[in-house]
Amino acid sequence: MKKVLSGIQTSGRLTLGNYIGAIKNFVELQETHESYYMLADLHAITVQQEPAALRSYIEEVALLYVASGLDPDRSTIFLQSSVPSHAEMGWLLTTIAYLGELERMTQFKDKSFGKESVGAGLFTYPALQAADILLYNPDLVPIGEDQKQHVELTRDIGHRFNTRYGELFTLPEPLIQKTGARIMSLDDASKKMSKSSPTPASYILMLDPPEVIRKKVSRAVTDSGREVKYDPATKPEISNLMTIYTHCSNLTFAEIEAKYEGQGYGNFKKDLAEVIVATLLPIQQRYEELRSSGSIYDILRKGAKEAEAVARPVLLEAKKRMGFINL
Ligand code: AQP
Repeated sequence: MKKVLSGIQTSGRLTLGNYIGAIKNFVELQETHESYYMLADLHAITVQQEPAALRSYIEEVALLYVASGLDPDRSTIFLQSSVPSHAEMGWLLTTIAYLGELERMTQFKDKSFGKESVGAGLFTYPALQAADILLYNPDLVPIGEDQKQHVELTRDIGHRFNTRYGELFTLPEPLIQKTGARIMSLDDASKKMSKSSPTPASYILMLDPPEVIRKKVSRAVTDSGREVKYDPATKPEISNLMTIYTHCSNLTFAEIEAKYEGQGYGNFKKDLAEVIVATLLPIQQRYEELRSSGSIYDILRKGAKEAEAVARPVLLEAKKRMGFINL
């Protein structure tokens, strides 16, 4: 069985972009792969987090993983901070990564742009991410488009380690879906829908109530003209909404175009809101049930144990190869 590992930063409340670009795939992959899904809470603090907010984001992401269909009996679901091998391996790989490589990361450039002071962790976190991945020797890392560069860096760091100290790490391939790998903002299709955006109108949260979803979709920016047509180059806003539609309904772009031919944007947007609501509502219901059952911490404890059992021997072997003495 091939192995997959991926994760989501607990840096905010999850958006429909996180669902379509990541979680939906995680759920499908667990059927056919040995699966490890992490909550990247150590990554979340690369930008300052208010402690109570961080705690609530961690809990929400964990509940949404399981409510969306991740099964703790099939997938190892764990908190990054609860598996100490990650931070330790992260340091080892920080010493192997080059400054120039980290400087080239576009996510660092985007997130640090215009900021007066930027935490050092924001700069070095791709080395920790390499550790997160390499510790499990996965074959595949399912990600959205924006994370591709980080997986490439992981491969470079893993290859450098293997060359210096002997083959240890599998070099994983990124797994990026053809559509939906980059869901854009509702108010500006040139920007990615992002959970840390300061503009709530730019995103749909997985836990937004139906009436909020309807309002946000009705206010989503559309291109000039009236035609519902998938053409990202000339109609980026409508194409983004159609991408969301196809992922929430299983209709193809051609079927959506045919359905709304000659009708303008109004009916399309109304139906789009309903397919999003129909996708998220069952998840929201399971989220509430799971939250009141209080079982999520047991799931995370079980996941931490399973993950550490895989990660620890790899860490110890890496240390031994580098010349450390494991007492
Ligand atoms: N808009 C998106 N469309 C498709 N995929 C997306 N992902 C995130 N946003 C979109 C994918 O979700 C996974 C988890 O992302 P992450 O939280 O670890 O980091 P991120 O890419 O930085 O996500 P955000 O929402 O933009 O978070 P913040 O605002 O905290 O930086 C990844 O596979 C990502 O590609």
